[in-house]
Amino acid sequence: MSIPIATARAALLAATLLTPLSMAAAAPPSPARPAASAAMMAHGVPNAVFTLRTGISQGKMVYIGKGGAIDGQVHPTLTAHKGDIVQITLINGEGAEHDLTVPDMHVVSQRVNGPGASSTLTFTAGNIGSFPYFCTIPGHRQAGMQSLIQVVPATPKEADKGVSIVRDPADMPPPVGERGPMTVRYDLEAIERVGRLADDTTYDFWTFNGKIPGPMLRVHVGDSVELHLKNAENSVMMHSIDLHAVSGPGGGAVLTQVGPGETKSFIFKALHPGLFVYHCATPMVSAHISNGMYGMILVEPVGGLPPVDNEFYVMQGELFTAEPNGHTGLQEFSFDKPMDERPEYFTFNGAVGPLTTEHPLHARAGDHVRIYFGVGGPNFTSSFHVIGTLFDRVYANGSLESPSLAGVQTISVPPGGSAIVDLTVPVPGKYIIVGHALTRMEKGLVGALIVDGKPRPDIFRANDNPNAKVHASP
Ligand SMILES: [Cu+2]
Repeated sequence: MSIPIATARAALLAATLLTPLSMAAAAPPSPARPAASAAMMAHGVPNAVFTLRTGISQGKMVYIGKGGAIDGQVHPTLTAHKGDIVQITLINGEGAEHDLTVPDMHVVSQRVNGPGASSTLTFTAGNIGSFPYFCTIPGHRQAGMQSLIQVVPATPKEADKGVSIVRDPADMPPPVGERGPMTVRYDLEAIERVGRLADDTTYDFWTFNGKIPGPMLRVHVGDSVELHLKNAENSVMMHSIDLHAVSGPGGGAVLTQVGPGETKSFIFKALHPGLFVYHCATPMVSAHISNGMYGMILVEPVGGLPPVDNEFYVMQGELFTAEPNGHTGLQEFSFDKPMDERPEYFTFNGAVGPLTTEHPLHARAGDHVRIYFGVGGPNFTSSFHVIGTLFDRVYANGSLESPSLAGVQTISVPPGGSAIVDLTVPVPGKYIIVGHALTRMEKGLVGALIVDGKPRPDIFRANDNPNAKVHASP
């Protein structure tokens, strides 16, 4: 017997968005942004969130605003922008049975019966206008339990461009240097924030420390790492961390499932040198990775790596938006496209082309340049390549326990994998960074290495006299 598609979809939604009960128990819902429900997430992450408490005021049954701009207001008018995903949580304050409906939005909450009972409803504010909300229990609307939802035009485009979530590839901690093993503490924070995906296109990213990728952690082999993971107060989801440098169950994920406002910590010993990916490992893991929750940890070998002039940090990711690539405005996560492995965007450091515009890589001709490259994914192998040069040295798979490769044009890096590439560019100019599966360039996967310096006609020049007799030919 086949499972109906709708049932399968509902199961996926639940697996994606509802945390296991044991995790949920440890995570008190934030009053401002209550825990996610499958119904709510069917629309995406809400961006206009309200809580109403029922009560008695001057002998009448009322809705009272709780938190935010409506705090304490009786029968508050709820204001949202066109296109917002509106979430209203109704909490029973005095014990009588109530509910809340917005007939124009075709939504009605479950009834809340008894003090403290609550229900949440979610809808998209599709049209501009004023729409009544009220209680459907006979007599309650007439007794006063009603007010309005006001949907106003969307904010001007400028305001919608979003903050940058791109980590500057030059944002690398310094080398560890010569020292023995020690205990190193890192504090990471899971932060959900709307940021710029492309010009006029934004997305509700999930990040470590607000940028993509998360910060590069840099330790020495044999170090003990004390890792603290906080989940921001205003998060909607649970988050966690799995570091591939960890030897232990879940790479740390079993010890770090954190609800909004929570912090958890664990300690691991970095047994192997290498460049390792870390990522969130809260179900549905691929969604947390796709939304931006990945980074890397460099475990330096005894004696460190050979010194270079410039170090950079670049990671490849994929985004699955419901609307096609190039659509403007706030984009929502698609539930179908990840299962079909059909990303709309491929990114370096989280967004479309930021390493060509906002943060190109800079070096001087002849510099020794090192790129720490990794793939968050979740799914696609990268064919990492810098057009116009090749890699002098590659530490394939991020391994620092294996011999390195020399003279490599393109290096294959799997999801959850990495490579360290060293290059020297003698000729100045602009060198385009790509995955050599080049259609992905059209989906955002492109960067640039800008090299300054004196021309080197001995290595590269235009031929001003193409008809001249060549001195020697094969
Ligand atoms: Cu997460």
